[in-house]
Amino acid sequence: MIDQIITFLREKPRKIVLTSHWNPDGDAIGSALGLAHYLHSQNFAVDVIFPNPPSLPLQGSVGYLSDFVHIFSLDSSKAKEIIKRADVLFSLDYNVASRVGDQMESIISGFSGSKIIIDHHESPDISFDLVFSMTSKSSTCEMVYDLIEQDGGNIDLACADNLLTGLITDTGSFRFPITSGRTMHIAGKLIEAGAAPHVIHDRLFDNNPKSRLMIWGRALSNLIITDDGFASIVFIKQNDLRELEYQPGDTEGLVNQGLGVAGVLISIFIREDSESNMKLSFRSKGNVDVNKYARKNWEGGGHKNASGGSSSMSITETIDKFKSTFKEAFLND
Ligand SMILES: [Mn+2]
Repeated sequence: MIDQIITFLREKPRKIVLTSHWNPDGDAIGSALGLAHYLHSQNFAVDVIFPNPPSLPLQGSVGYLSDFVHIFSLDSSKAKEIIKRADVLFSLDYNVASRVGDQMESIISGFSGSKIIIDHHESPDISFDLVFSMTSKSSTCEMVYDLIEQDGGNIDLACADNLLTGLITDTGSFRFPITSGRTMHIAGKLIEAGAAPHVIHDRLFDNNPKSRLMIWGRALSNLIITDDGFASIVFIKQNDLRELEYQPGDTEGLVNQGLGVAGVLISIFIREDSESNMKLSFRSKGNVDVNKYARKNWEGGGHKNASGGSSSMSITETIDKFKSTFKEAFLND
């Protein structure tokens, strides 16, 4: 599939637009900006469109403030115009058009040019023209590296920094089971190309607004461990988010804390965005499958050890439902 994408791109110069998912994370930003920097170095005309802004630390990614990066939620007419003029649209780090959010979904679905997916989530939309999808990959950034390597081009610092950002964020700094020898090999190559892990780490993890720490403190003080000791529950209420001046990205990664308790194999984080809208995140260890679990119970999904979902019940009802269902994630078939 990589060969087909490269052949397709090399056939003739085209206007390319790179897109990624709603609430873009490190892998979404890194894969889009990394690929954009590479394609620019190969003289392609490339724009990047994100549905909405990422967290503040990710806004410090190399090239994020460039002219070729556009945010749909901030200027939708400009973004629509760019997509309309493009010949090729890439969907990076997402599997179906609905992942870009309500505003942008129809624009992606209705795109009349060629559509290419590069992604590592399950169940990609196979109606796209070219689908490079591998759930065994740590990150979309790893897959973008595969593509660039196959193309044979040079990786500059801007590209390397972005790709390493996605590798670091999607593997939890290389500690999730999805981290492979190939992941580490690529990380090494990106470091040789000039990317510095400590610089990325400082930018992402030691560069938080005060609100983030305050919110983590409040949420963690709500920690519940189930009686059997296998599950942890952390939540934060809308009132607290307001009082502590929540900013987008403040709760990212919070769900991982629950897994830090000895014996816990599955964790849930519940963010009360409104009275009837709970954003849910799940993490698990080993064979505990929160992808299947979230798909079945919480209108969500993601990966085996990291997934998300939503609930329209109250926090209390959501917690009760989690307590009575989480063991389904332990069943493997
Ligand atoms: Mn990803």
